[in-house]
Amino acid sequence: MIEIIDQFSVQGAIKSYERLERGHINDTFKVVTTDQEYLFQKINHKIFKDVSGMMRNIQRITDHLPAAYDRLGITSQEALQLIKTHRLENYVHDEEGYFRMFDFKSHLKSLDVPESEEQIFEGAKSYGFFLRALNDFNPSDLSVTLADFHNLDYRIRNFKEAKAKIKNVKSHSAADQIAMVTLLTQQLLPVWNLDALSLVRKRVTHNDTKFNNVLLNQLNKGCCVIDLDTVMPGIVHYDFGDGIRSTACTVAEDESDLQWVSLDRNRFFAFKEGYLEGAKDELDATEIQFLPLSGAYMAFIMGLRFLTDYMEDNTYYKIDHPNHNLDRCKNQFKLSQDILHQLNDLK
Ligand code: GN1
Ligand code: MG
Repeated sequence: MIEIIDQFSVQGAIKSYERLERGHINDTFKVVTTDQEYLFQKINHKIFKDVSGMMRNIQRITDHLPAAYDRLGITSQEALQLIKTHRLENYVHDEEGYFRMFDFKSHLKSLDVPESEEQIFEGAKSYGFFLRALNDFNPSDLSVTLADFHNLDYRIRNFKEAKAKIKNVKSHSAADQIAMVTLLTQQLLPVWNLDALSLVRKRVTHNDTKFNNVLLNQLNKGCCVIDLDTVMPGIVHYDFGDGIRSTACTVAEDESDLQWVSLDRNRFFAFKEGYLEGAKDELDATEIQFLPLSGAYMAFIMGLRFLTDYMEDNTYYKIDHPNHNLDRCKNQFKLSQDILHQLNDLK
């Protein structure tokens, strides 16, 4: 580890490193030197196969953001800073894998489940600012780091392939969830059609806007959007919807006691208000019309992915126990259904 860390241009001498329990995909560490702290990551290249394309995206986005925030007069936001290697590369690749380094925002915090509507409003505003600041960035200049990431057809195809390998679906522990897929797909297809039929603008989107990917300061103001691995062409509904599914429920996405899983309207409205304040006049009428449904869409997409991974013996997401992905799926399907039930009021 120290040998790899040493290849990056860090200030001071390395004192220590420790693993941080965050994210379901990459391995994350905090590195402390005599001068500073850094975020060091081992990239999961089984999932992110085009590491150089992804790192080029991140370099471009982190170069673009500070100037864009400045130009828009947005003084509250900062960007992640990529730390290069001594050879001026964006990452290290050796026989141990792929590694990268960022500055560590020790003055800011990340929350899995927001504690107040104020935090939700502020975090959502940062995501709205992020969308607006990338308004003049051409989406097709970015590599597609994960193809078909929020493509419903693709997720359904994967789900069906996994299901076909199960011997007795009816007695399978996920039988109830498997039975829910057809109806939810029908109800949520309109969101996928926005993208598939080019009914709304293709933008630069973050695509992983769960609440712990926006850092807040001690006053609970949103300050920095992190985890830029999936920044690529998308539609606003992916970001708005992922934000809703991860903030508007009062419990975590893997809460197994489903009585606590529902959409809290005040939290929904806090996210909506914050996001639209940040994005300002960016969105057109069609984009706005489908925002409420996007929360149900993204909860369903996540549920489907968790379910598929569960049926495929958990090869994608990190899990803490054998039923972890099934618990996550049950939770996300319940949330998706609840958003659909409340849809008229949310509209
Ligand atoms: C993964 O690793 P993390 O927590 O940033 C996943 C997201 C899911 C999320 C669910 C590349 O994100 O799409 O929404 O888990 N990222 C990837 O918690 O698949
Ligand atoms: Mg991520």
